[in-house]
Parts: sequence; structure tokens; C-alpha cells
Amino acid sequence: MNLPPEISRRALALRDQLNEHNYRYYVLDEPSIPDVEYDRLFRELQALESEYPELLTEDSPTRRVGGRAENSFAEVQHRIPMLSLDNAFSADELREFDRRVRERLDIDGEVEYVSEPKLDGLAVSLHYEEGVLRLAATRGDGFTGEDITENIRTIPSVPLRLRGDNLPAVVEVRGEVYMPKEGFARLNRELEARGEKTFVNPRNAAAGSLRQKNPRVTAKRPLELCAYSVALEDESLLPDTHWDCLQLVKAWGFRINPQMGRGPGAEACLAAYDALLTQRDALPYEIDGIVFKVNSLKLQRDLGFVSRAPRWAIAHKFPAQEELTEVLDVEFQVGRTGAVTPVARLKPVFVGGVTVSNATLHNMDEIARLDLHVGDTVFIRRAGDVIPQVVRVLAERRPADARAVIRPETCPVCDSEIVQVEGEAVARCSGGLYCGAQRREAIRHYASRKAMDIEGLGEKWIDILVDQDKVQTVADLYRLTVDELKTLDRMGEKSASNLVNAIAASRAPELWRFIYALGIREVGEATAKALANHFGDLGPIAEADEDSLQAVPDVGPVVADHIVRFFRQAHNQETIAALQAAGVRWKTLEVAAGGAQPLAGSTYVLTGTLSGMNRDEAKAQLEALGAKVSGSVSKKTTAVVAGEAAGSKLSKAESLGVPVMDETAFMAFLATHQQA
Ligand code: 5U1
Repeated sequence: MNLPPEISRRALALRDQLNEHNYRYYVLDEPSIPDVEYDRLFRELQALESEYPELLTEDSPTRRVGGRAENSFAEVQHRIPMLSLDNAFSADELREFDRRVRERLDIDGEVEYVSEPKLDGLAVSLHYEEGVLRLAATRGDGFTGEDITENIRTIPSVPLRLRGDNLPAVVEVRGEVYMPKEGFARLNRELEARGEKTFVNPRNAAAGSLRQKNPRVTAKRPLELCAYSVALEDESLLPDTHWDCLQLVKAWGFRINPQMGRGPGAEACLAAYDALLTQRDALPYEIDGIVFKVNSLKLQRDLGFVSRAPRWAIAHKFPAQEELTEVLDVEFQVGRTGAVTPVARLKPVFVGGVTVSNATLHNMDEIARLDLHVGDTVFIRRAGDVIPQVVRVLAERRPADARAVIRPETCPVCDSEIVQVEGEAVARCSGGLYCGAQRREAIRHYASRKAMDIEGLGEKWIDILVDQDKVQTVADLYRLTVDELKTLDRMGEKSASNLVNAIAASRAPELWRFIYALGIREVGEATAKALANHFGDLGPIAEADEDSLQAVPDVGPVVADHIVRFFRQAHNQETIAALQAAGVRWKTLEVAAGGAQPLAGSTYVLTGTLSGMNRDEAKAQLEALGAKVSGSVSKKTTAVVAGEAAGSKLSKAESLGVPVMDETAFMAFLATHQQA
């Protein structure tokens, strides 16, 4: 067949690209494309070479098993080459594999397969002599690997000595070294906190950790090993099936995959694939597919190998969790709490089983860390239910017209100032109740049980009222009429009247509820109570400066700053005035100089778990009323508050005759004193 020049050029380009990617992946541990793209390029070259065999060259990446070995570790020659696996990307390709197996074996019936999750890690070979680990090697190029014995020895799930009697004189066990999801996330957090480079995925982290020159570093990395094959000099000493081989390996002290299964024919394999795919996100480690192996070792031997893979095994790949795409723009979204988050608008890409066109960039620090520009090509990762992440920018593909990302000074929704508190990564719109993006959340919070407690005004009705523009700020709630509400779909006369009554009933709240209902950042229920007890009215709080606010228990510099900023905003003042105009009158409290301190001079001890608030909140509320909270019970203790599972402090109180309040009594006690 005539070889068109563009085909030769394409094959050459593919070979160059694949060699470069192999080098980055295997030698540098810095992949610049996701596996799926590598697979696509690889398959394209394979297809060209099979259509035009004259294209095949000795150095074609399709002819090698893996990448090159890095030369900084001692070389190890694999006595039995460490092959890779062929891939199936669809049910049809899997059925085709099974058909080839049966045809080659000349079997009419079904072949039994073992299925094992394909862990996303690094293949390693472990040599034991007289039961003792003597050598561990990476796969390298499949023929020559690297001696990583010292690093492997640091992995707790690798037996340094095999268990049991009758151990073979020499045995080689192979498996995958991987990093569980949780350990990976923790490691990246630690690296980020130290300002070091993070890893793009758990497999990369495992590879980087195994390549450490200093085994002490490897020892700190959360690596695990899962064994998946065994080889003996004398194969006749092995059991007859792969399944039994793995049971033997397990008896020697290795971890094998608990999700293994076995069954007849392609359809059993496909059922195992479906079942594992549904479990994928819940597994504690990442998998990129499922491996099927002919169970009988005799049949495996009959089938043999092709150049780079056994004929008796295949990896049925899951949808890729990493892809490449372009950043079309970066926009800033205002969340329900006012957080201003940069979001990358992406060229749509299919990843992790869905089409992704947006990815959160979290904050400006993250953009700086990634060095992300509009126009960049980026590595997107979507593992499980997690929102898609941009994990790396391919700076080498940055176009000349790429532009830097600049955060706006004002809120894109309400034009209020965007504020970033020093030391915090998140920037926030300061519009509060006034900002359209925060309106729904502001109303939901205002109406919630712990705030104004407006019964019947749930999220569903809030959405409808906001969508139909009937309510813009919380003050508008008090203008709603039965006639107006009746016009809403599925709102009858009775519900409308109940809702109007519930709203009206909220016109005389306790002061702390009203403060809490305003939704000032970081002013929770306990702080609202402390503020109410200290100041007695809203006016003094609105006028207080940071210093006087910090005189309130539970209020530190950050909270004081939020309170001052809140009351400084003209639109927040307007909303409060509108609420007063609508008839809202909070109950003021008599306060002594320095705040109402009805519990001054008393000492309380908290023990056990309270269901309604945590220990810090309970402490803050007692302190706000002037009480001291102590960690130990003595005769001088005024009372002990005993939650669930209270232990020795409760017994001590009982033995000393100190009064004890359970949670119900404590809540009633607080309510009484806070109203006092
Ligand atoms: N679970 C599993 N992963 N894995 C990877 N089994 C398995 N077997 C492999 C590889 C490369 O290779 C043998 C089938 C040769």
C-alpha cells in the first residue's frame, strides 16, 4: 500500500509526543497530559502502524512496555518482564477480548475470569529469599527497573518476612503501591501549607514518594501495597488457578484486594465492571478500571503473550477522571454567604462521566498557586462527586494572548465593596442583606428557627417569593398580605393566613434573636446572646467601636471587625430602619454598667456532650451572663451541667453534693437568665 506523506508525518509526530510524555510520566513524575489523552495518542499510533506496517520502527513507543528507567537508583533486571495490560474501553471491546481468548484456546464453553480493581498506583516487584524481603524494584521499562528496596521497606503493608511454613526458597510477588485518597488529600494539604509543590493525583504522589532518595521521607508518606501476582522459579509449585495463587499470597501476609471476584465469560465480567463502577467513589483508593484475568494458570500459559501484554488479561477502563481543556474565561460568583469565588469557564469536556464546563478556582491564592491565565490549557480532575478541580496549568501551551486574572474591587451583583480580611483566603461582598446574591440566604437565615422563628416560611416559599420579586429584603416580609400570598401556586387561603400571622408574630423578638437574624458574619447564637446581654439594645452595638465590642465575652478582633463593618454599610442601616418601620420592636434589656451579669460570682462546670450546642458555645453563654466556667469540680462549684455520657465530673459533683443540671434544665436556666 502506498504510504501517504501526511500519515508518515503524523506517525512521527505521535511517536515524538508519546516519547516525551513517557519521559515526563516515568522519569520526571510530572505528567503533562492525562492518561486518556495518552491512551488516545497511543491508540492512534497503534492503528496507523497496523494499517501501514511499514511505519513500524524499533523505537516506536508501541513496542516498549513502559517508560525508561531513571538512572539515579541502581538498575534491576527483571527475570520475568513486567508487562503492561491491554485496555478495553467498551463492553464490545471486552467481549472481543473474550472471543479471542476462546478462539485461541479453541474452547466452546465459557472461560472463568478473575476480576480485580485496577488500582491507580505503581507496579512493583518484590523478591523474597527464604521468606525474607531481599529486593524491591519498580517496573521501569518492563525489563529494567530501579532498586527501591529501602523505600519499599518503609511501607507497613509490605511483609519484610513472609508468614507461615513451607515457604518457597525464592519467590517474586508483584503488586501495586498506591496512596489512599485520604492520605493523598492530607499530604497535599501539608505540602501546600509548607509552600511546596502538590501532586496532581494519588498515583503521582505514590510515584513521587517511592522515588525519594531518602527513605525517611518515603516512610512519612501514606503508601500501601496490594499484591496481584506471584511467580516461582518452579511453576509446578504454584496452585492451578490465579485465584488460589492470590489466596496463597494472602496467607504469606500480603494484602490482596477484598473486591476480587470470579465468574464465567464476558457477561460475568461486565456485571463485575458495572458493580465496581457504582462502588468506585466510595472506595478509599482510586481505581481506573477493573482487570480481568483468565483464572486457570494452564490456560494462561497456553495463551502466552504479545509484545507488551499477556493475552490472558485485560484492563477494562472506567471513564477518565482527568482531562485537558481550555480556560475560556474566569468569572466571579457571589455565594449565599457573600463569598466571592472565581470560577473558570471551560471549553466543555467529558470527564468523570459528565460534561464539565465550569470549575471552581476557590480563591485568588489558588489562582496564583496555579499561575492560571485566561486562555490556558489546564488539567481538569473530577474524582467521584467532588466538584471539578483545575489541578495544573500547562504553561508550555500558554497562548501569546493569554491574560492574567484580576479580582474585581466591587461585587458583580450589588456593587458593594469586596472585602478580604487579612489572613483569610476568601474575599467577600460586604453588601450583606442588600446583595441580591445573598438575599435568599439572608431571608432563610432571618426566618430560621433560631433567629426570628417564622413558622411556615421554608426554603421553598422563600425561593418563590424571591423569584417572583415579592420580597427583596427581609423588611418586605412584613408587607405581604393574605390576598397577595393566595395568588401563589399551591398556597391556599388558610396557609396564606397562617404565614401572614407567623410573620406578624415575629415583630417582637428577643434582642439576641434579632441580632442573630441580621446574619452578621461570625455572629452565631452565642455571640448574639453575649452582645444582647452586654449592650441591652441594638443602638449601642451599632455605634460601638472594635475596642468596646471586644469587651464582650466571645468577641475577638475578627468578629468585632465584622460587626463594625456591618453597621457601617448604609444599606444594612436602611434595612434595619425598614424593619422598624414595618413594626419590628425587639425587647431591650436593662443592663448594668459593663453589661447584664446575673451570674456574676458563680462558677459552673460543663461535662459530657450537649446535643443543642457545643462546649464553647455553652461556655460563652455562661460567661456572657457573668459566670466563671471551670474545668474541675470542687465544693465551691455553683452547679455542674451534665450532658450525654458525663463521667467522673458528674460523679464528683454528686459525691460533693454540688447541684447538677441536665441539658433541658440548663437550656431553661439560660433562657430565664438571658431574659432577666
Ligand atoms: N489488579 C491488577 N492490576 N494489575 C496490573 N492486576 C494486574 N495485573 C497486571 C498489571 C500490570 O499485570 C499482569 C496481568 C501481567
